[in-house]
Amino acid sequence: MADFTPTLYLKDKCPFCFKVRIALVEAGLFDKVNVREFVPGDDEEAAIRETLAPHFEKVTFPAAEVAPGKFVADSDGITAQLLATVGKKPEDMTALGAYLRGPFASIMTLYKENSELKKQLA
Ligand SMILES: N[C@@H](CCC(=O)N[C@@H](CS)C(=O)NCC(=O)O)C(=O)O
Repeated sequence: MADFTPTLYLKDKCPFCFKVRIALVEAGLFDKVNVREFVPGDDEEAAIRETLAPHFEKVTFPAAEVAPGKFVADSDGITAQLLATVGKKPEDMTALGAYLRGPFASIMTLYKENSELKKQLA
């Protein structure tokens, strides 16, 4: 990250965004990137979506400019690429691993179960 500071775009309460956040905090990188975050409905949301729209078919969060002009919109890809800039790997991050096995896995399971139940009710 010599001359370039990556920018990370985060949506409040997004479990995928929290994945990237925890990985960067654990790697000591969170304070070394520009972070732009929004709470759905706030003024920053429109500005962030406008910045990202030209770079993606569909804007999702998290998103990051990991190198000049190189935008990535997948939480695992963002994590791996930013950690790699300091020679670290996601699989070596213990707090990240605990989040992925615990709360993140539970959120994904509950989301799927909830979707199924809603389909059955429809
Ligand atoms: N596989 C993607 C999933 C990201 C995702 O679905 N993010 C949600 C927020 S939790 C999103 O961007 N939804 C559309 C939106 O907010 O406009 C990843 O790992 O980054």
